[in-house]
Formats: sequence, structure tokens, C-alpha cells
Amino acid sequence: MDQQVLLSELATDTLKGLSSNPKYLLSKYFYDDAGSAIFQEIMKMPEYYLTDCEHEIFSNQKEEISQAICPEKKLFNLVELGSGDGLKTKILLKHLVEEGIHFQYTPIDISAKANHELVQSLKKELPDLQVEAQTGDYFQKLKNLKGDASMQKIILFLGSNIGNFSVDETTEFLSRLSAYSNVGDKVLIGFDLKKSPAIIMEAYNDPHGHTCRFNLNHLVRLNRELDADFDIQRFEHQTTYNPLTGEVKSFLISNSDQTVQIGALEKTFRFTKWEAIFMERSRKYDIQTIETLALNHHFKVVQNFTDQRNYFVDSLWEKI
Ligand code: AVJ
Repeated sequence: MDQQVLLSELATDTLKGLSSNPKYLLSKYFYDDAGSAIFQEIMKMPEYYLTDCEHEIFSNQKEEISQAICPEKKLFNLVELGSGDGLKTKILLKHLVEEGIHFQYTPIDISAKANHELVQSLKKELPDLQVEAQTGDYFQKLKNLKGDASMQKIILFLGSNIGNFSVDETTEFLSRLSAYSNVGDKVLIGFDLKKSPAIIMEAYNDPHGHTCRFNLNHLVRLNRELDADFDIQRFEHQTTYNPLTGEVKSFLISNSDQTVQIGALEKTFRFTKWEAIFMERSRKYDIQTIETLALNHHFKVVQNFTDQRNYFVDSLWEKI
């Protein structure tokens, strides 16, 4: 049933995106099974510093993070939005369990498969941990959690996933996060920071070809799931970085005049030579902007946890 709902959502979003001018596709659809596997490859590239930085933050500062999220050692609910494989979170989970801190872990993910694997691995690695995995849209799930004001919530949104949002989407996301939080609840959000453009470009543009494959896989997915006939030889991948806005933008560019049929939409789309499809944004932030974002949404910044090179920050906020 879920599959059906997702499919029709993919169809509607694809119709909307490819009928727009300029054309776009939504980055949330990168993560089918093949795309998730390619993203694992991206995370393993030495040039993709984001994962290493956040891993370093969690490894080196787990004591400080634990202390800051639960100074009173009261029972709390650790909620993670888009938990995925939970690799970095496990460092924190292990530490909290070792410290004898009482909490429940609620990973929320759109992928039932990812959730199942996470729960299975936690059963083995941390058998005493209380886990309540939830599959589905995280705003729906968060809404349900708001009612339970008896337990403080700590909400994790890691990995610079927030960077995918436009300015409007960021406002929408943080407004809802704020609305579903009670005073005293906390959120820990991973932001990638502005840095030398050369370093950023190395991470996205594209030393091993993984990012290109990641983007083209979106078209392959449309071929399979929407009965489309994209010829991936006829699209080139390109990334730009704008240091004013902090936005990395990823494009697939048609290298010829062509038409593409999408069976499930019963439609044909024309691409002119060198026309671009906007595929993804990955926004880079500065600390000042992060603090303004927090205040604008009724949070105060409790503490910023950065890596040694100051490339990345996990920013801890409290609802006021
Ligand atoms: C998973 C959204 C954090 O934007 O850096 C990596 C996805 N895209 N390389 C990012 C991605 C191209 C990644 N996020």
C-alpha cells in the first residue's frame, strides 16, 4: 500500500517538475535502493568531508553532547528524523547507555527497510536500549509525540540533510519542528559550514564519478517506475557553488535536442540542447545565520559542536 502511495507521489512530483521552467526533480527521490547504495559510496569518498566531520564530532565530544542534552539525567525520548543506518547516532546511544542514562530511542524513517535493519542491529549491539522505530512521514509522527509532554524530547536531524531545503522549505520545516516541540525540548541539527569553495567543489564535483551516477540514477528510477525512456548517455552532470548564498546546486544537462516519453504520465517532454534539470541543493551555512534561524523559530542555541577544522557543526537548540 505504501508503495502505491509513494509511486503516485513520484508521478505527480515528476509531472510538476518536468513541466516547470526551468525543469527540476526532487532530491528526496534519489534514495531508492540503488541510490542509497550510491550515497554510501559518496560517504566513503575522502573528498566528501561531511560524514567524517560529523563522525569526528560524535566520537570526540560524546561526553559533552550527552551532558548538554540531558544535564539533569531525567528520562527523555531521543527522536531521530531520517535515521537511515544510524551510524553516527550509535556512538551517542552507546555512550548514553554506558552512563546509565534512562531514555527511549525513536528513529523515524521513510524507509521500512532502513528501520528494520537499524532495529535488528541495535538489538544485538545494545540489547538493553528501548527502541520504538516508526516508519513514515516524520511530521505526522512528531505531531503525535507532542501530546506526550511528560517526557522531554531531544530531536536529532543530522548529516546536513537540512541543506537540501530551499529558504522557504527551511522556514516551513523549522516552524513545524517548533510547533511540535514543548518548552525545554531540544533539537540537534547538523549543518555544513561555508569554507573554501575549492574544498566544497571537490566533495560534489565529482572526483570518482559517484555524484554523477547518483544523479543519473534518478532518471533510471523514472525509467523503471514510471515507464520513462531517458537515455542517460544524453545527460551530463554539473555542479556549481555560489559562495554568496552558500548553495551547491546539482544539474543534469541535456547534451542534445531530444524528447523523453513517460509512460505512466502519458506525456512527452522536450529537452533542448544544453537545457538543465535542477536536481539538488546542498546549502552551506555560517554560525550567525544558524543563530538567527534558531531565534526566529523560538529556540535558543545551547551549544555548537564543531569538528577540529570547523567544517561542520551540530547545533543544539532548546525550545523557549
Ligand atoms: C544527504 C543531503 C546531506 O547534500 O551533501 C551528497 C546528499 N548529494 N552528494 C548532501 C549528496 C551529493 C547530501 N545529503
